[in-house]
Amino acid sequence: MYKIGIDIGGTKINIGLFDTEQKILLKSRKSYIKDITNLPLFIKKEIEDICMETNVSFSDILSCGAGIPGTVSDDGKKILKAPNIEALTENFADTLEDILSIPVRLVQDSRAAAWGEYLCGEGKGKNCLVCVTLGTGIGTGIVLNGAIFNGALGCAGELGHLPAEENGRVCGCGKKGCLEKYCAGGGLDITAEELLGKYKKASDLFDAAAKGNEKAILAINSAIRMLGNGLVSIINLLSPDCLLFSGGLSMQEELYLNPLIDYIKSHCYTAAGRLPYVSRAGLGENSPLYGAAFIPIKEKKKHFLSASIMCADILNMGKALNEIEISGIDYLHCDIMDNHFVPNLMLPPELLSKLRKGTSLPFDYHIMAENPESIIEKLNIKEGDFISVHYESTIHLQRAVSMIKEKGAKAAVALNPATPLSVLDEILPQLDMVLIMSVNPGFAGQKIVPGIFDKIKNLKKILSDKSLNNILIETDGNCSFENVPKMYNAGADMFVVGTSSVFRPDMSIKEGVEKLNNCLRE
Ligand code: S6P
Ligand code: MG
Repeated sequence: MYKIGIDIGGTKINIGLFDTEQKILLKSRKSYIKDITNLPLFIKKEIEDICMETNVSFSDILSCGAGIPGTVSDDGKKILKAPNIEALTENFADTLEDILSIPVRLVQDSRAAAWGEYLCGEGKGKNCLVCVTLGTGIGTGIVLNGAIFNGALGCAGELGHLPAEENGRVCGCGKKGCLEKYCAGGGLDITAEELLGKYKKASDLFDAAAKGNEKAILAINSAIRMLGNGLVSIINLLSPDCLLFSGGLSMQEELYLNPLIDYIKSHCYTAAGRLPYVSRAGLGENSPLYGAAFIPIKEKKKHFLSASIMCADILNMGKALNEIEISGIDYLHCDIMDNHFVPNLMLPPELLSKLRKGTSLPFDYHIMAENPESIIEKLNIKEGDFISVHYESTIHLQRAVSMIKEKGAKAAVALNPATPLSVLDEILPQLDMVLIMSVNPGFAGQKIVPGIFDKIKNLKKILSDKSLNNILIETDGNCSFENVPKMYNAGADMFVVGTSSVFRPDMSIKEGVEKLNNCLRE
């Protein structure tokens, strides 16, 4: 499984694909925001390209976090203030989530950088981390006790907007004389113009200082003092054990970063000689990308679709198998009925085995037969297959479950609608899945029986109370566009899809799957 991190800067955007081990697999080339007409669509296209290059399926991406230059609500869903980029409207997260169809969370870029450093960079293992990004402005991210600190009003860490000069330079925040207007790249550009002439930049100021220009040296030192005082305030207030610097200006080591660090260390309050670890950030320009990718996101539970092969067009089985596979179905649900346990007869193991040639999908065998043990023996098993055996069909349920495992398949127990969940008590820890019948077994095209959503909910609770959260819940019978979202919300993970949703005369299998996935998204 994978995660996407995005860093939307004042001028450029960066996108990275990560695995869940926090390893970056690929980063897109930087693109200029001003060249992009539709930002959400652009992001989608870039992610698709990254997936193609890395051979990763889009559907294996769990979530997307985006660092933005602006203030974001604590839940990462609303943009409260992002004056510099037009595309970053209040509901940008929702728009992006709709287009990508994966959960999206936004975070202020400097907080993303701090979080990235805390998880994967120089701040690993620290308790209280402050990460200062010295770019055009000053961004500050604070991580306190394992979480990003936003402050009660959401504006924690606005170091760049400390008042530094009465009635000073006009700042983008609407106030005058803010610290970043003197100490960050943009502020030093203004200083350079004032001291060295029109069109001069911060880099010219540093060049001049390096050559011994007194005015330039004094101006830079004054900026260091101003910023140093701001940072000493933060250290004295929070007593962090880690202070990191990132951003372009932090590359000016000799003339800026090192004297700044010296100033802070010699002016902050210390007890027993203890000083925070102070350093340049470890992930370079990628820290916001890491932080955004691994920002805690409430991930949507993954669902699986298991296509009931008895509902497919038997006269065109090869075509049906192909369509099932390319539609994004996860399993082939193979019903086996003996006309004793259920009043119907169908799909012998030998025939099902032949279907293997027409598909690479794993099988989800559902045995509805007396003496299920004798059928388990006959099944053709490939890695990843499930076999469900009915609780009601054997007095030796544990033996049947063991046989399934010995064959190399994942074991499930199926329950008829009237069978209570309590019968699972002993066997539950040995299972990979529980199949809840939402119709009485035997036929396709039936109506859902009452009480099924509560039964699923109760099973989910039992699993969570027993810390057996890895066990999947499958539902079989009348998994319609209307019922599947309710089953999903009740806690079901896997749905047997038959005539109620994907095998219908009015739409193709692919259209049925798309409709079902859309219903689940809403
Ligand atoms: C029926 C069998 C099921 C059906 C499926 C049909 O006893 O176990 O797997 O194939 O339920 O689905 P639908 O949508 O026609 O109810
Ligand atoms: Mg079935």
